[in-house]
Amino acid sequence: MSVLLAISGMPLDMWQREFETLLPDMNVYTPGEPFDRRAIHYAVAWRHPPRSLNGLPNLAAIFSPGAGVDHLLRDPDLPHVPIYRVVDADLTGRMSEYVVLHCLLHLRGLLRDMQNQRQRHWAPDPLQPAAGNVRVGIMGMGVLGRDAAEKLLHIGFDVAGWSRTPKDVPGIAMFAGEAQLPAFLARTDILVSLLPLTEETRGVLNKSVFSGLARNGRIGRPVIINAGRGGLQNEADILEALGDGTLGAASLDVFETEPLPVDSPLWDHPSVIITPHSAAMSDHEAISRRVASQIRAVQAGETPEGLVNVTEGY
Ligand code: NDP
Ligand code: OXD
Repeated sequence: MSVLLAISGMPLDMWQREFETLLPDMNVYTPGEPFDRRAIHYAVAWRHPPRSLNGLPNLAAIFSPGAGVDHLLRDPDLPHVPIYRVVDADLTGRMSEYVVLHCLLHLRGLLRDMQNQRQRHWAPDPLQPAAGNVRVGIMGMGVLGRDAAEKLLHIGFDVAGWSRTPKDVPGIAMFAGEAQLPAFLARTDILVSLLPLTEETRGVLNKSVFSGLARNGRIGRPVIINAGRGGLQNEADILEALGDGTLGAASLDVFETEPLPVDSPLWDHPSVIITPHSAAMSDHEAISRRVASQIRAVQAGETPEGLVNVTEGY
């Protein structure tokens, strides 16, 4: 049995060494090497080189070393085999760190304090709200959204969640589907996006959604935080909404084009915080261990955690 690492944009030799150690009974190949294509049963793919997953007659499953699978599903020739994505405590914990960091930063008006600092201007906010006065709305209440929601709840934020299908989450006001989106937005001061990029969610962070956010929040104008995918956001709409006061600030980890082009006006905007798709950087050792255990489970005829619903796109 052999594994193909169809990975780009990450150090391939590091992943190959890791999988060779974790799966000593398997050969681990990369697309540039000579190998018998009939021997490949499993592929680990991240932004795979074009057609690298085709012509593998015994391929049984594809594993994404990331939580998102939009990079796989956009391949029109993707083989029809089960796809598994990573569900990992290390990655989940890192994403919650990012979300909590940015919610607290906007709660405390840190952007304003930093601008004041640069002007040597001492200006405490006498009306500074507490977490309990601020309503966070999380779009995407899956593995990542739910963990972040629980941590925000623990800090004291007033938290709501929005998902595709209805669900109950203790302590959190839950909304589902298009029909309940307006009510969810209307009670949201800080909008956090942890959605997958699918046909339904593409461009969801747009002018109409921004104008539906709460206008009576204790932090002033509403704020957005997007750590899902860049394809969820309309960057022209974000800039317009920041310009006309519909939005007060934005924390963006993901972008329509990555790396963010040097001429993007987002770089210089005083109310935008940019991070380079690093909200939850994968620890390659933890992720390799997770994927190797998924491969072992499939090999044993089991269905490991992380099976992707290809029809829904996540
Ligand atoms: P999950 O699949 O566990 O959760 C996805 C959530 O989104 C679910 O709650 C789902 O609803 C909801 N959802 C999907 N489609 C819709 C829709 N049309 N309308 C409303 N809600 C919808 O994913 P994860 O939490 O593990 O990851 C989320 C995303 O985070 C990934 O797909 C990836 O793009 C991104 N990510 C970004 C990283 C970064 O570094 N910036 C790192 C890791 C992930 P339901 O519960 O009803 O199914
Ligand atoms: C992921 C990511 O999907 O890092 O895991 O973006």
